[in-house]
Amino acid sequence: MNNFKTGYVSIIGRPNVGKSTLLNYMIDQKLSIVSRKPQTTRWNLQGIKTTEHAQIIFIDTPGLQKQPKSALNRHMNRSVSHSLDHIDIVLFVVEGLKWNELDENVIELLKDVPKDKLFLIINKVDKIQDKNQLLSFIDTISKHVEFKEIIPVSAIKGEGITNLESLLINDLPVGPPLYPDDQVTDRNERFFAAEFIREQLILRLSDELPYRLSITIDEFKDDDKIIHIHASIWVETKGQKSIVIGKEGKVLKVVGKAARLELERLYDKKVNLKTWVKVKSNWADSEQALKQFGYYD
Ligand SMILES: Nc1nc2c(ncn2[C@@H]2O[C@H](COP(=O)(O)OP(=O)(O)OP(=O)(O)O)[C@@H](O)[C@H]2O)c(=O)[nH]1
Ligand SMILES: [Mg+2]
Repeated sequence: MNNFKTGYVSIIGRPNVGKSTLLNYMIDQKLSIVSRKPQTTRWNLQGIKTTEHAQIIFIDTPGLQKQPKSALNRHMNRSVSHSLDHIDIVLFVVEGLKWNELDENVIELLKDVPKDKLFLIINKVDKIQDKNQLLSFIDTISKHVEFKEIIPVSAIKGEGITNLESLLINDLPVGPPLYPDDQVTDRNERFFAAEFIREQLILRLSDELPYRLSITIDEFKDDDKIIHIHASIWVETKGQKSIVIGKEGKVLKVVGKAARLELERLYDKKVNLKTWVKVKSNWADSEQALKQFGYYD
């Protein structure tokens, strides 16, 4: 136990590069919601991996946005900055061969992180046919910033992840574990109820609507055999409300069922989920409404 390593590893990058997919693969469990749409993650989420020799506390963060417009988007960017407080290692995640000004914006945020704490993770390499192209891609990025390690991975297929894990453990400070070895996250069961409902809505609703909704959990009662959950889905207009409910309640029914199945898998218990759709105009632009919905720094 003398050489046990423990530390915090923040996962940072522009939206949609695969940060949450990477977290889920690293801790071998679906904790963080994932989607094809950018700005899926809204909150920092810890995923804790404990091995015989180390405890790595990963922090999945929202994709960093440039000039965030709404109060919600500003809150998301603040979460990314906070994840850098007292950090041991930062994983800067980019998508292989797809560098743009949003990545440059992330570099701005990382400029005060010492080079020996910074790893470049080049994700989605399964999409790249000619791996030689990666060399010039790495060259371009290295012109902007220096890294301790540069690691190509595929978070979806698990390529390069064993290598990443051992490099991380190598660089973590010696110290006792901070969490019991069976704890996988800092978030409670209510948090996952809200997130898994939001994930099903993102999957089934098109365009801007997923960005205009938020979930609150009004009741969460575990009576040993079954967990009873009452959730509100907040939207900004009556029109959005009728889309979320769907014709004869069909959309809400499908969303509720799919979220319930995911939650039963997570809790390993039966779930009774009831959902209501409610309107609060411009909640995403109101700091006060955000606080009420549980978004605080
Ligand atoms: N082909 C491929 N797709 C991937 C890989 N990793 C993630 N994806 C896909 O990329 C999309 C975005 O993944 P997320 O994990 O939600 O990305 P994110 O960086 O957390 O996104 P935000 O939370 O919006 O910032 C999803 O459709 C994933 O399935 C990968 O290694 N290969
Ligand atoms: Mg994410």
